[in-house]
Amino acid sequence: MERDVHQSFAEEFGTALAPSEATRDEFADAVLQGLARKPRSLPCRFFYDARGSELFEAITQLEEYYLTRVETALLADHGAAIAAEMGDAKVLVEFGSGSSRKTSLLLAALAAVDTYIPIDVSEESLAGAASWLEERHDGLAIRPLVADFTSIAALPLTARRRRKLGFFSGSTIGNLSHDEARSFLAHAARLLGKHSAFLVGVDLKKDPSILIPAYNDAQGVTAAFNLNLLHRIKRELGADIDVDGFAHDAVYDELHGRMEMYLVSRKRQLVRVRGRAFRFADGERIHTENSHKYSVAEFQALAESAGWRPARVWTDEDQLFSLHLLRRP
Ligand code: AVJ
Repeated sequence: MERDVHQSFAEEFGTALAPSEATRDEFADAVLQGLARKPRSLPCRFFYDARGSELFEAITQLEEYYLTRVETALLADHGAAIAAEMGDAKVLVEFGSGSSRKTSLLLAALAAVDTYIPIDVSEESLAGAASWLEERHDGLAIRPLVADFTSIAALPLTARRRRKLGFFSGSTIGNLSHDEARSFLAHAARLLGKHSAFLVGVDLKKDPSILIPAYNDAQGVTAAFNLNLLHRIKRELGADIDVDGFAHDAVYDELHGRMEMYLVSRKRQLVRVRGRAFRFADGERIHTENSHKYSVAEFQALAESAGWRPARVWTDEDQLFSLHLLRRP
């Protein structure tokens, strides 16, 4: 309900509005539910407050975190081929846009695009992205939406009846389960409409000896990113948590084909949030993120089951990352 109000505000005025109180309560509910559950878990979308977004940007600069570097190179190398496939798109819609740094490469290749709609839960990221892109792309209309990209109900009026290209980068789709990913792809197909296309960046399955350091780097930036979730709970919900009493862990689950991140209690301890107490055993974990990995064939089958036709796929020579162009028949 709240979200609809914010969305229509953005439609009317083309600006992002901070959904402060609604967001705070949603966060509190999710934290209380997640900590009460066994096994305990917290939704990864809450990583991205201002500090979390900053730490994620630092992760993208790490040697071990190949995903951003390889995807950026794919966009730079194949921009012309992407444009040849999708050169007449007028509106670029980006789901979970973050800082939009990679988007500039796409916009440079797509001459016909005059409107950019970034969708992100972080208002700070959207504001930063908008001013960064405005400086680089003259005359581009930017219409940011503060929203969880999985639940966005409608696009702004300016996008209606114009050919759209969706962009979902960084393998963020990997944070969804296979069922959630299929639902999201089907939802995006409806949102983007007939004759649209969807460019999706997907991390490939590979040896865990490459994956694990990408999620547990030597400098501890990913650890700080994971632990920031506890700092955020303290900051925003006034919780009583000894953050140093938790450690970061990242493991590869072969069966599900995914990286998993955990916060592990280093001792027996009590965590207090909004009048509720949660008793942790030594070594007890909070599951904070899944990052599913796909082979090219697995992702194409998933996309087809959601109503998309796989049109092209680009990968790097080391087969680390894939960029899929899907078409709506
Ligand atoms: C941006 C969500 C795709 O899952 O690889 C980075 C987030 N987590 N390091 C990912 C993340 C740990 C990242 N995504």
